[in-house]
Amino acid sequence: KRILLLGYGHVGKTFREFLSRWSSELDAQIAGVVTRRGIMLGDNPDFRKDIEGGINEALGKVKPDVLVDTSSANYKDGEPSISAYYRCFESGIDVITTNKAPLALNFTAILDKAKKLGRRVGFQGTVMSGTPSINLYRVLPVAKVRRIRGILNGTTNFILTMMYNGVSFDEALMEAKRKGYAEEDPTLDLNGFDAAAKLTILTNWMLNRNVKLGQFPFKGIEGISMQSIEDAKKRGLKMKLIAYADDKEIKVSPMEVNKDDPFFSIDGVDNSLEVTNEVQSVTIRGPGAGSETAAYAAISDLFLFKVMK
Ligand code: 80F
Repeated sequence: KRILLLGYGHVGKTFREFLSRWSSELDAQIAGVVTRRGIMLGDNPDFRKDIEGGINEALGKVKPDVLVDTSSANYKDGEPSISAYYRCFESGIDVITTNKAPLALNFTAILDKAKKLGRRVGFQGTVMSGTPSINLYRVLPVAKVRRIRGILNGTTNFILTMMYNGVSFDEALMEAKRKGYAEEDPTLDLNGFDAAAKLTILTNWMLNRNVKLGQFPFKGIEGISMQSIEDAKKRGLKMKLIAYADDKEIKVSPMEVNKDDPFFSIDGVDNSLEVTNEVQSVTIRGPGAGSETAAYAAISDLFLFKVMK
């Protein structure tokens, strides 16, 4: 399989490393990379511009089997990714993405178009990175999902945990940026937008809905003071940013949880998701941000493409 990589930042570079480590197991290699700076043909650890151009030119030159989108999220219109995906589906190219914006803005249209043209879309990396949330649903099929509840943003959970341990908001945010957890624009993490984007994707996917960002309320952790975290701690509670969806309600907001709640012990950059369907409830936990786990998500989608044929 020939891979065209869109975006070559934290996640893209780690994806390349993983792919070179496991290329025989995955039967795939990088055939080109396109970034804001231009196009590289072939594979090399350091980006070098071979020709000018953007994703359109790259698709024409590289002729990949799979496009892997690790470009930064553009929530204005999801471009250039959305148009590139459509072009891929029309040209027989499958798509894997860790970039949430296209699916948070246009989930149903993108998945319908892929299905109609017989193409596949891997998007595990858009929710909880390499911890199988999206792909969990591929093995929990048929039974109707009643409710989802999760801690879906790594950066804010990391900051809330640091604050619980006495570290200031500013220091914790600096550390989250240093570790590569935060979005290019970290306000998207802090104001709940990133969690809302992930909840949009999960709700459409698992509850079979057609909701868009902006159609349900979301709140982040910006207004939360050290004092309120310490007060909650004295009462035996922890503050968590919780995403919730069922038939009646969809929302993201900070909430205090007690020791009996499985989310009480989800600390640091870990995320967790509880899925309740007609038959049973399943809870998963694992890292939700960081370049290794996000790149591993794209690797796991590539592997699923291979084994599912
Ligand atoms: P980074 O900013 O390092 O790289 C972005 C790359 O995209 C750059 O190479 C840039 O040139 C390229 N690019 C941007 N616009 C382009 C365009 N128009 N044409 C061509 N190239 C373009 O970003 P990261 O950290 O590597 O992230 C890449 C994508 O993965 C983003 O969409 C992220 O949202 C997504 N992602 C990142 C995660 C992470 O941990 C986690 C999962 C997905 O829970 C949290 O706290 C979340 N903030 C983490 S989610 N890095």
